[in-house]
Amino acid sequence: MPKRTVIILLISCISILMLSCNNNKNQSSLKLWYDSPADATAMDSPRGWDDDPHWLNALPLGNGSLGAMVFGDVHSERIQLNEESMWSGSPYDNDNPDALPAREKIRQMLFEGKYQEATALTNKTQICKGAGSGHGNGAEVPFGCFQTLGDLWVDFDNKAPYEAYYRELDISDAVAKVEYTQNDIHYSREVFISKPDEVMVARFTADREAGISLSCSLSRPERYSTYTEDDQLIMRGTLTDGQGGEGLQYMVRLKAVTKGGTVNYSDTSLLVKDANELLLYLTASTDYMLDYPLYKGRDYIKLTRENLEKAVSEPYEELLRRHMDDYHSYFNRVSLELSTGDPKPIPTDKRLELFQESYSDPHLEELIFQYGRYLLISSSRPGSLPANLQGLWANDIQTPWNGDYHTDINIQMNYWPAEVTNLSELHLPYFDLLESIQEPGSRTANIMYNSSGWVVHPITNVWGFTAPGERASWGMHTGATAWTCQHIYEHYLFTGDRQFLERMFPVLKGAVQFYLDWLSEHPETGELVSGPAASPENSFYAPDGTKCQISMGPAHDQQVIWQLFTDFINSADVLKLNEPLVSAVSLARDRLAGPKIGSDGRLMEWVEEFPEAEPGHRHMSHLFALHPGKQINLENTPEYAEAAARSLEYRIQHGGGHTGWSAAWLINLYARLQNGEKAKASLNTVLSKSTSSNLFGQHPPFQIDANFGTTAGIAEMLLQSHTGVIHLLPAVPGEWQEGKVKGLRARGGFEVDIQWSAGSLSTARIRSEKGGSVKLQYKGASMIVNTDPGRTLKIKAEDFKILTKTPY
Ligand code: FUC
Repeated sequence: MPKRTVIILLISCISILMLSCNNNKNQSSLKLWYDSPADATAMDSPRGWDDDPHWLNALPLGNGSLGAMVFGDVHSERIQLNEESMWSGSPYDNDNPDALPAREKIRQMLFEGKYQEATALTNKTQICKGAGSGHGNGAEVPFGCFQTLGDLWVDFDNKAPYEAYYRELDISDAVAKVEYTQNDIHYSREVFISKPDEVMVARFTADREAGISLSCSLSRPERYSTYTEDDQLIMRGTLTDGQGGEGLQYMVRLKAVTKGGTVNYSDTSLLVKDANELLLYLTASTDYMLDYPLYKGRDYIKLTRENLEKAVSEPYEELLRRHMDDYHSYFNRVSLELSTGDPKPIPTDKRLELFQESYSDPHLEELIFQYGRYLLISSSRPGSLPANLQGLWANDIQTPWNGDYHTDINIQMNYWPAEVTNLSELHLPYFDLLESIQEPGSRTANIMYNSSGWVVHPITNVWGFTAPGERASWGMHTGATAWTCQHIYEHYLFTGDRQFLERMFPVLKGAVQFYLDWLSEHPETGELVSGPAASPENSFYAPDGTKCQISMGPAHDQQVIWQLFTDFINSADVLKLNEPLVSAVSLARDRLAGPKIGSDGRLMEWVEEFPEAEPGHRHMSHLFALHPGKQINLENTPEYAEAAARSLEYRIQHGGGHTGWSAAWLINLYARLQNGEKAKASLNTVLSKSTSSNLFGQHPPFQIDANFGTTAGIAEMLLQSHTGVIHLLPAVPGEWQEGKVKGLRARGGFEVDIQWSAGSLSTARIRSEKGGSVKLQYKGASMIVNTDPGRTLKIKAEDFKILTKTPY
């Protein structure tokens, strides 16, 4: 056994002994728990991109709109706060009129093989007007930035040493807890954020009368003031609009209610003296509204007041019960066991370290799977803004990449787990955002492309930014519109919700209209190609040896457009629309340049076999067709699947999968290739290289897509339904010999439970919402079963023996 492992094991044994009084609490793979606090007093620089390591030890709570990171410090608790709409910036015209006149010239250059000149001219003309995203540092420009709401500080009078420290985040209840003993007094805290009551509640108890004396204050790195009104401590301020004026306004309200003792408010703090128990209630809001073109108008003052008053009037137990009922209604839909027995009582941070040595801890894998679901429930609720690059949690004024919505993988990955892990309603904010960019996106299509329909490029935000980014190398992602639309038909396939499809059909249609105008005919092949366009975010060496990014017909664009056209045709068919565009779209789809295999057997990323500047690039954009797209799969296009597998191997050999989300994508890609061992190896990479001690995904810096992509990837290893077939256990690695999963969703309105043992299927239960026949597949065999609406069908492994073998 390596020396490091021995040391970690020893430390773990000591923690186990010390925690013997707590050892019932942590016997669950649904808890993150620790034997020391996150150091709350070490504050990070508010403008740096480097994550504060202490913040990455704190534990996240959220209800989709209000978020918190609980540090659990004994002497001075810090609860760092977030509100989903704390965005600086404002709506701004970024559409560049210089783009249109230059475009045909660029296309001609590219068709003539003049990549360097074309890339240079694209960089000059096909970019946004103005400061764009501020190169990811947009806090002070109109693009703006998602920012911290500030901090709630709880400074305890008692600074004595403490013992028997324990803190946890129980993701089965969405409650954070802290316990310790100080001067023989046992203290505990419990914090949760309720959706039904739109309030954060923190309860502090001591097992001795008058044991709680402390002061609370609210602060923010900038733009805040505090005062007291009606026995509430209030923090408020105005963000910058990035144009020299005032942007959004915000308010935080804090109230203390005690049993015993006293509470006194000043304009900077509230003082609690000699209380037996303390309840803190906190509400927050801004005046933001997702409503083009104003984006303002919510009565945040009234809203925060009403929410606070209502919460204070309810018994604590009632608030907690309502919170748990609401949370359980999502979380309890799915359970996963990858091994029998309880997890060893080792704190989460130490378990993560042990995993780096052993690559084996099925309970940690269960936890990371469910944590992704927890984080989605906590950061994306019907009516909220979608989960951004950091979900809902950011501790700075300048959040990395502005904490925005990147549409060249990141926001899509955030929502990969939504349908398959039975959280379909939480997908809805994504669609609200898509709808919200229709008007600005149509403007961009008109001004920059003289095109109908709408367009978005690799980034968008709460202000309707739809122009390309400020460098064409990453900013000219013309496939983003199609990729974002992929979620529409997927949501329909899982839910069968025709009304939803009707609502979103204009969005699909607008995207299709854009691409019909956009595609041009390749002069030699006559095929339709997209361009000038980048393949996110990779560079190639042109034949003259220069490093370029722009070409005609990069594989990624061709694949996402194929997917969009297919989804559009299918949607029109489902909705029985006599849609005149359908025949034009079918013709155009047939003429699209399709996937190509290079001389080395790899799927080509560009029309020519250019060497990549970074062969291990984190983006695997040209493998979209394998996952999440459907154009390539083992069943129908095995030769392309093989080529995709080779491309994947090549990327990995050259260092690919080195960022959190990229490694998480690998899990999904290998699952689609039905390669359980490699999918598991990619999961090992995520857990050992890209996960911080609070299990947040690491690019680095913290990016939440890795969490969501990992959850989706694990689901994809257990169940797939991409091609009209429900495939049971398509990519289970040898290490997962025993297991049970309940409540996963398959396309067609099915809910699936699977149990396996000694590496093989034991039973499956298929509950059908809509009935109808469906093909089931397990290993190389398949069978067609008939289902009745609302009934559950039990399948045993033996049932597959009578089957026809599938041809592949
Ligand atoms: C894309 C990626 C980066 C990062 C950023 C937020 O541009 O290429 O790695 O994840 O989004």
